[in-house]
Amino acid sequence: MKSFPDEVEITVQGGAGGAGCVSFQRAAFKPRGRPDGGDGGSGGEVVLEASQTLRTLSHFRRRRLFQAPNGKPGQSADRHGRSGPPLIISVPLGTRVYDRDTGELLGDLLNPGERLVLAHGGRGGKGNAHFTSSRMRSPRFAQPGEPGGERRVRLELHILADVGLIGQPNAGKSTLLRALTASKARVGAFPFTTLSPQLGVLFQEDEEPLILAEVPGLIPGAHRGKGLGHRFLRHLKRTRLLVHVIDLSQVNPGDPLAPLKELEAEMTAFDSNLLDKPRVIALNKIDLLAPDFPRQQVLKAYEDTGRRVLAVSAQTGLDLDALRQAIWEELRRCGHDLDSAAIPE
Ligand SMILES: Nc1nc2c(ncn2[C@@H]2O[C@H](COP(=O)(O)OP(=O)(O)OP(=O)(O)O)[C@@H](O)[C@H]2O)c(=O)[nH]1
Ligand SMILES: [Mg+2]
Repeated sequence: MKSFPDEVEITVQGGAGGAGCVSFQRAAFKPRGRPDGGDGGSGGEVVLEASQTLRTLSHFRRRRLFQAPNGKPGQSADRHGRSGPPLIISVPLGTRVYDRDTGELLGDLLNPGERLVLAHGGRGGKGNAHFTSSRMRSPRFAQPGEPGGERRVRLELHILADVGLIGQPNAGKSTLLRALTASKARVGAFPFTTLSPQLGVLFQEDEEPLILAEVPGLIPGAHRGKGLGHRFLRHLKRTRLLVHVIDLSQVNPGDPLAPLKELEAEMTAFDSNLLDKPRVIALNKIDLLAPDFPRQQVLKAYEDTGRRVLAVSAQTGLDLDALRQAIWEELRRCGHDLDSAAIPE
């Protein structure tokens, strides 16, 4: 299966320590002076660092092995080898790190500049200067450097979006994302155009900008791995609000709430806490409705669920301003502090 840039496995190796040095002081008329071999430097460690400028893990596509520099060997005259500098690997905010072999969660990098040491550098070996004793005046050996730590880790990106757009394939999520933000998400007249989460920023005067994420289309069984959606449902965990995008032109007036129920069933099966999030319903493609479509009746059925409902056209832009407004109002109504970072799960 094609690998998506929101989950990668990498191997990291700390640098090896430098070897200790075997050396003896040289002085005139003294064939062998005291031992003066310096210690090797320690190897560099491998560190992950959360960076605000990265949005995906796609930079790991080409490189999977990361080795920190080794420590330099010790030298004569008690000079110690230089330590290997750390190898710092940048990852986007919201990257979770798991040990690939044990499955253990090693860390969750949420704040800019936050760091996590993945592999320690090896200790440098001691030089022969360390090994003199009353019995041994001239040790002709030194310690080798220790190898650095090695670890295989899985990085998972949990996008820190404020608002998740969620809906059936082809409902118009990408079109909506493009209409509301400067996103260039691909729009296609077929299901599963969007294969990985897409982001955009929603701006409004006098309001905090919000990050919107389109999550690939959900179909029944998504939580069990059908389609693509389940891989991405986890991105929704940290959103503060969900917008359900429903293709109104495909709604059967005899069972108008079916698409919503389908989405809710998938969300519950994945994580029932998702249903507690504030939600807004966007009934899309209103421009496609046949004149005899019982629009009021269908709208009422949705309104009776107690949620904010807006009938819009992502394509023509009809009532998108009202949808924008509703998103902020709903966030405020639910008491979210719009200045704070994404709320933890
Ligand atoms: N007439 C009309 N067509 C729309 C509207 N919104 C989206 N479409 C069309 O519906 C099709 C699907 O749109 P997308 O935005 O790709 O849908 P999506 O929900 O992102 O689909 P996936 O990413 O495949 O899950 C495209 O052909 C769009 O042009 C709308 O409001 N009116
Ligand atoms: Mg799409």
